Amino acid sequence: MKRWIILSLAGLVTLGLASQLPGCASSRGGAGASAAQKVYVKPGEHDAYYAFLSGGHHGNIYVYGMPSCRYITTIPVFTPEPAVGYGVDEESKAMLGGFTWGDAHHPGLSETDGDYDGRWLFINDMPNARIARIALKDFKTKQIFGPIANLSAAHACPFPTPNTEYVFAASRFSAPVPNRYVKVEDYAKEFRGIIAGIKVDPKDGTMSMGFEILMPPFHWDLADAGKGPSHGWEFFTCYNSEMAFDSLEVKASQAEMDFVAAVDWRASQKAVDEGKAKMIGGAPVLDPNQVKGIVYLIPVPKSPHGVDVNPSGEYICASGKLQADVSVYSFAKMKAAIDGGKFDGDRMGVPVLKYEDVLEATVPVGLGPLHTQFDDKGNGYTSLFLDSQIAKWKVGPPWNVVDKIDVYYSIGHLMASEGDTRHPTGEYVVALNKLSKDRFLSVGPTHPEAAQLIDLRGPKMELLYDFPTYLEPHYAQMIRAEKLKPITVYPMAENNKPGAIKRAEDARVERKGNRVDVYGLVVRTHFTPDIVRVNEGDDVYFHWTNLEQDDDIAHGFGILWSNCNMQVEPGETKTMRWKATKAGITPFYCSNFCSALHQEMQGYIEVSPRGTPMATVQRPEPEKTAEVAALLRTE
Ligand code: K7E
Ligand code: CUA
Repeated sequence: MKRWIILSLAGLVTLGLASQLPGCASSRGGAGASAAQKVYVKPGEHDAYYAFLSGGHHGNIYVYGMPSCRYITTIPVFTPEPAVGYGVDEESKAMLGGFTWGDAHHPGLSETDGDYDGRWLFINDMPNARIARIALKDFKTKQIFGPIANLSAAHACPFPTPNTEYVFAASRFSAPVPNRYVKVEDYAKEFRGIIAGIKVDPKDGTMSMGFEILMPPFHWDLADAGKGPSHGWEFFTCYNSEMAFDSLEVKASQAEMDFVAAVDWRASQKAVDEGKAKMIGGAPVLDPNQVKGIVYLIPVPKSPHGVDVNPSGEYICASGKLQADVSVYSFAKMKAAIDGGKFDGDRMGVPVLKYEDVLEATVPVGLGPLHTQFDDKGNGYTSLFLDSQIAKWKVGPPWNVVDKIDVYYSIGHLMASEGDTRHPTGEYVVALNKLSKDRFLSVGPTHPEAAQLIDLRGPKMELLYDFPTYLEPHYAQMIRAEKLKPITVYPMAENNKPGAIKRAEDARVERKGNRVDVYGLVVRTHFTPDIVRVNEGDDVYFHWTNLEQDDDIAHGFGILWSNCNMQVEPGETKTMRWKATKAGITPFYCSNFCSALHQEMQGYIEVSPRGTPMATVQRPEPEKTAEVAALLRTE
């Protein structure tokens, strides 16, 4: 009984119904209460889904649990993250390649047979044309591929294929290929777009260059992979087929039709393997003027944004954002037109198919359609930016809208549960709204973004919950939680990092000229060594190994008066460089709470004046080492 009252109140408050109480007859057992129950996950229990939200120009990934909408963690990807030292330790610093920002739009979970397999998560950095791979085994960024040669602004990216054979990228802002000085006025003549297919190693996920295709200088916008019958193809929308280079808001909206490009990635890779590509900037580039049968254009009305393939893989749905319809194309019709050689000319060597030949249906969804997701019952859900609504429609005759729901406000992408797979679960969709306006307590002019969880299980869509997100999710994906089995410690036996030591007796400071390497241990609650003696001007590399194998016992390493801080997780070894610029004493400490004696976990760097004689190898006093060794044995 008590629980029911709490739930009702929580529901009323969260849905903002409290103020409507007097006029609301069924308030006690009404929508608020049942909605609250549907998002309620008891303390100590876990959510049914992981949701991965892109961090937009924050350059990372936010992880939420669904349906509770609880924020769980942030995975640093393209942006340094001081708490864990991402971009500070030598390995992650090298991976970031000198960049300190990214604009991440589209998380793409790896797939096997067209279903999420829980192995990796890919995400794009649009401005610097990079793709990152995160291992879902430990939720860490493992590889950043790029900047991809010849490609400017990877927005239609990464959108993995059904067996994660490829991830893709395409130029949103065309530029000269290869990039060189030209007049912007020579846009149509000198600028080109690029569509790139990046191979993914099936065993370890490593990305490498597959092929590039030289495209007309349109603005390549979004993508999706074919599946089922359309497996082997990737689809890309574009706007600005007018090839305007200024005042785009007017000039890029003139033409009746823009395009979806359909890329046969197997034919493209084959052409590269047969030596039909020209190397430009280190990448094999195929020119459709010379290489036939790799890419086709399908006309789409009015500056499309999203393109989405339905779960069966039969239909390609594109939304002209200045139109009120979703245009649905039939893959079978597209194939028939290509095989029959029925083209309507070409654009820079890319054959153009006839709109009527390929179109299956137009669905009058409403104003400003952007993106479509799917459920398990043959419905599509399209976000309507201008109407601030989601339209639910029937994929198949009579191709009609069956329900609509208001969202607050100005929805961009939407994320359905397992919505990009061959088997969406049809339970939830999350509206990723661009504007939150008044939905949350005011925090001044920088508003949070607003996401809304919507239940798809009933005949009508039902709004369950609002939750704020930090700047600025574009797309997101939701995967059933049981598909992920993350590790919680790094097995010590598998630690073969060059800087690793596994016994207190091996702790030491070694010097070669000005370079000093500190091989040390971090174990509750001691740095071994905790006194490090160096010379002014030395380059000091700290290699700390956390020997702990207990859950949740990470140690930190922060150096005063510096930008140096990192976290070392159980079983992990990390290396960080610090420059001894000035003689004196510099304390360091464990910055991550680890035990009752966390406060005592600290040490000193003693920096002597330049040229003070130093032993080539320093070791901690034997009795200290013995103490730590004894401590480790009792572990
Ligand atoms: Cu914001 Cu996919 Cu970059 Cu649409 S994108 S809304
Ligand atoms: Cu180790 Cu705090």
